[in-house]
Amino acid sequence: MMQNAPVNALSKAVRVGLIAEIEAALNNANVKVIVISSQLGLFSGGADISEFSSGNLQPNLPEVLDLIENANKPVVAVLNGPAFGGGLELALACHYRISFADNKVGLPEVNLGILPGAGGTQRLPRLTGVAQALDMIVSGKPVKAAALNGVFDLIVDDPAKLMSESQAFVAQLINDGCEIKRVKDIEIDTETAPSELFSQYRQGIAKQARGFFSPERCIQAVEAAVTLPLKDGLQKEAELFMECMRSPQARAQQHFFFAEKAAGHVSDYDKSTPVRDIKSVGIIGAGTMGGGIAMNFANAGIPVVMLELKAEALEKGLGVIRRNYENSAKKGKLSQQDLEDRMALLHGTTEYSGLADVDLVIEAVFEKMDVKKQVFTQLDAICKKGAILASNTSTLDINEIADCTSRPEDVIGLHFFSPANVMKLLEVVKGEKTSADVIKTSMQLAKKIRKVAVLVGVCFGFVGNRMIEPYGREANRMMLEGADPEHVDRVIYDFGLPMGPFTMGDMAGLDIGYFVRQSRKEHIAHDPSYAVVADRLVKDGRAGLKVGKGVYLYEAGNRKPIPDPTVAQIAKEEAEKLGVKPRKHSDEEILERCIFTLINEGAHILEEGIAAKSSDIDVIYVYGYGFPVFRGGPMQYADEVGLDKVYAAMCKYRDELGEYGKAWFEPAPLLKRLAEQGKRFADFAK
Ligand code: 3H9
Repeated sequence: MMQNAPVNALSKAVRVGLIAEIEAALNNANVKVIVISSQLGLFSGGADISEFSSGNLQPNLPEVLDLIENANKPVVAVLNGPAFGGGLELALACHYRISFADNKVGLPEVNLGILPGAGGTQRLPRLTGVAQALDMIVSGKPVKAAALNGVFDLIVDDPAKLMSESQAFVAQLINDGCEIKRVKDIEIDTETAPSELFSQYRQGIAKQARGFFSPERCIQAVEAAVTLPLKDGLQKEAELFMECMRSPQARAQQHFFFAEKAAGHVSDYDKSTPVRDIKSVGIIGAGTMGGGIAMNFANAGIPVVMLELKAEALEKGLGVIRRNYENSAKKGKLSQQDLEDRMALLHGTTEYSGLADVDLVIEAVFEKMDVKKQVFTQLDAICKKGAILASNTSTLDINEIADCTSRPEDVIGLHFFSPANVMKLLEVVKGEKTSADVIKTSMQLAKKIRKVAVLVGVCFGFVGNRMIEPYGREANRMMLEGADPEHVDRVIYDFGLPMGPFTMGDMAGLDIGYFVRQSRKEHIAHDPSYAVVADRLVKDGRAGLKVGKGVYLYEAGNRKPIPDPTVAQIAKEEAEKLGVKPRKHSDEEILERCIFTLINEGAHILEEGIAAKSSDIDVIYVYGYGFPVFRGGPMQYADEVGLDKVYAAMCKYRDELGEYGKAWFEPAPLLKRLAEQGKRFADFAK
């Protein structure tokens, strides 16, 4: 029985223990059959990921599995709970496997930038067939045991009967003479895996696998299973596994695995901090944002009251939500009953008094301090004692909002990202006076509505939007210096983001950025070149995709950006007016100016304590801004590149770009310090 809380990771001690137990059982004449199972709710979460960086992997998992497969007594794996990665590979090396129908199993190694390295790519196709194995290994998605053809020798419907039925299975096995069935003896019928199967699969995943290193290696490993005997296939798997393991992407993706978990470890509260019960939620504003937020709660079974002062706006908002659900139902993601159940949880009101009894209110109204203050004054007057009052502001000062109420300790920022029903990120913004239980409740609630929450402090734009500012600023400045927008966008796309800054700006609406700049004039007034081209485009009626023209042109009903030479002409005119000299931009310069300035802002944020750790910033960027997970997030990317290089590049542009360089490229003190000490952002703790 394995027992290594919390997830039965197959750490060194477990591997040593397995070898010892199996050898003892093999040497004990009274033992006829060896059963491997777990004392925890999980069978096993796989290899211990935290061991990978230590290099201390002896005895390694393949050795343990080799011992099991070649054992001369039957070895039976009883999967009493989920089995992932090396956990499932352990079961595949056994001679028999038993589980219950709804149990989840999978090979998620691809999500860690690697591939199953303990025989999974060789044994799974032998059992379940190449097509299903390929899909499981390359997608990393778990499946139910009952849906995994050919792998289990016994599947019970009722998990409560798993142990008794397993005992009966073992008794029968002994009765029948203890036959041993080794997966290595199975030969794959090559006709079931023609080369087209692999080429079609490659084509099918090309878009989602763009930029990733390990999916192609996963495919190559499964190809080896078809053509090679197990021993040679395992050798090929080991080579590909090591190739992945040594890649920066594996470091990045494994960093991200722990970063996501670490985001939930917050020092602002502890086990003894109470949690408020959130049984109902009020949302102010039934527009796109409010509606998206409401859907999260309805999806989690929490009733929502939506407030709009005008009945038509309320009806419209509820109508949009219904249509969203109907679209999901059409795609088969939601049953009609679920749709109706969720809609039944959504209620509307046109009066603030309708929010008097809710446990949490989230406002999603116009992004202006006066408006927010009016809303919070009303909420303070109407909401019951103990209700959490949250703002979905993406930039404004939560402390100022909190101070217009008599209960600032109940006020918090819950910054959802658009579309709020889809994006996984939630920035939880703690004000100076926000109480620990309100923070804890918000972090736990995020889990309930299936968001990844990151706790941040108050500053303009918090973490995500504050860091995106220099990124956009540099893209705009390079356009002014003569860079083609499509060149800038191509470099960023090739780096791995879903789209470049100009395509993104057009999609969001150039008027949005314009509005933000107008409200922050005093912070950018010293730079007359600041986004001048974008400002001019907005003034010329080119607000982006929604009006068919922005930095690019768009054909009706088509989101594909079409380069427009007029924009280069506008940039040239504006540059001449300002005396900005044209400059030739290499791909490297584009990348560094956009990404390193974003990282530099991250360094300020870290030192100011707005983010508690660099990995929190990474989580925000991957889940909120589509930063490629194979780079691990911007701070991990900087750590991988080397902070000395990031620092040197900042200094280079500071010195090369004249007044502009001096204004915007001063390296953050933390970046300078860590670079000089040869350290990483990951080493920094306040
Ligand atoms: C592999 O197997 C390679 C082999 O093919 C080849 C080898 C040669 N290792 O998620 P939770 C920690 S690669 C180390 O909140 P849940 C996790 O960080 C592995 N630590 O629990 C967290 O720590 P903390 C392939 C791990 O019940 C704590 O356990 N396997 C591992 O919600 C609780 O985790 C995977 O990729 C690990 N393998 O979900 C599976 N797993 O408390 C990765 C977890 O300090 N794991 N921890 O924050 C998971 O998907 C989920 O953790 C699991 C449990 C579904 C298992």
